[in-house]
Formats: sequence, structure tokens, C-alpha cells
Amino acid sequence: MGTLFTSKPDKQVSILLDGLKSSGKSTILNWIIHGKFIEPAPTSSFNLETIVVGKNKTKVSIWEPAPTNEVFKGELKESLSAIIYVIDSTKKEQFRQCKSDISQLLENEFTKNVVFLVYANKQDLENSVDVKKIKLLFSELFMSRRHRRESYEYDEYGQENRKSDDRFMIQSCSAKTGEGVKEGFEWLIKKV
Ligand SMILES: Nc1nc2c(ncn2[C@@H]2O[C@H](COP(=O)(O)OP(=O)(O)OP(=O)(O)O)[C@@H](O)[C@H]2O)c(=O)[nH]1
Ligand SMILES: [Mg+2]
Repeated sequence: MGTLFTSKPDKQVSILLDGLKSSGKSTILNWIIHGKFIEPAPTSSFNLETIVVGKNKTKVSIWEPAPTNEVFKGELKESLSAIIYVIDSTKKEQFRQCKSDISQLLENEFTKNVVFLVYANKQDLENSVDVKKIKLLFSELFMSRRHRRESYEYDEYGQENRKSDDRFMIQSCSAKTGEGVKEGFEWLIKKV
């Protein structure tokens, strides 16, 4: 009887893989699932991949809706544990849109407790914006009072001390070479 249960995953988590068109979402997903570069076709409706990770056999479902598939994103709300948002680091003209998308995601009630990983992708390309600059531009989004809430601790006098928000990370990566993809995903899995 016991052996039947040991093969079952202990925990199940859903991750939303979001970002603007052609930012590299599917290519990153291919690295996470297959461990190598595979050229994807543009996503037309959505991609769903499931893997089991870690000693405690966490079943991870990663959903990549096509950027226009808002209805589908809505359906995910309830069960979401984490969001991965992919930025094309070569397209600085899109950064404003990316920031607005991330803000909108953070404003939702369903994202209150999610872990948030931003991949600054396409860092292998010469015209990519340096990840330090991207961190400067995007970190402020995660400093809202609500998102900071769990990042406060109190000293013995009841004084509030700010801690860095450890449910959020910006990871430099290239889905062409694979650099940084694994590091980011492993961080995320530890947090969910
Ligand atoms: N040089 C380089 N090319 C990349 C990188 N990541 C993705 N690409 C290329 O960018 C193109 C778009 O990648 P996708 O993974 O399909 O992007 P996507 O965000 O899933 O696109 P949609 O599903 O259409 O929204 C492909 O030709 C990839 O090979 C990267 O880090 N470096
Ligand atoms: Mg895609």
C-alpha cells in the first residue's frame, strides 16, 4: 500500500509564464523541460508542460498562454504559485509596456502571495541592455507596500526594519545558450 503513495508527487504548483510576444518564453520553457535549445514556433493558443522536480517530487505545471490569451490567464488565477515574466533585453522600447504588464499582474488579488521571477532574456545579443540597468528599472515595481509586507521585521523595540523582498528576483539569461535559465528556475522552485 505504502509504495503506491511514495510515487505520488507531494505538492503541485502552477506557474504562469508571461511576457511580450517573441520575448523568448517558449525557448526558456524548452530549456526547463528538455535542458537544451530548441527553436519554437510562435505560441498560438497556449503551451502547457508539466515536470516533477526535487526530492519531494513537486509536480510543476507551467502555462504559457499566447500574449493575447487574456481569458486563459483569468482561468489560472486561483491555483497560481508563481509567475515568470520574460523581458527581451534588446527591446528597450518595450520596457514601458513590460513594466505596465508586471504592475497589472501585481495588482491582482490572486498574485498576493506568488513568487515572481523576471528573466532578462537575450543577454547573448550585443544590443541587449545590461542586466544591472534592467534591475534598476524594474526592481521598483516590487517595492509597493503590499508586496513589501512580508519583507518587514520588527526589532526588540517594535521598530520596523525593512528586509529585501525574497519572493522576487531578476535573473539575467539567454535562452539561446541556456545561461542563467537553470539558476532562475531553481531559485523559483526553492521558493514555491
Ligand atoms: N539570440 C537569442 N534569441 C532568442 C533568445 N530567446 C529566444 N530567442 C529567439 O526569439 C524568437 C522568439 O522566441 P520564442 O521562445 O518563440 O518567444 P515567445 O515569447 O514564446 O513568443 P510567442 O509565443 O510568439 O509570444 C525565437 O526565434 C528564439 O530562437 C535568446 O536568449 N537569445
Ligand atoms: Mg511562445
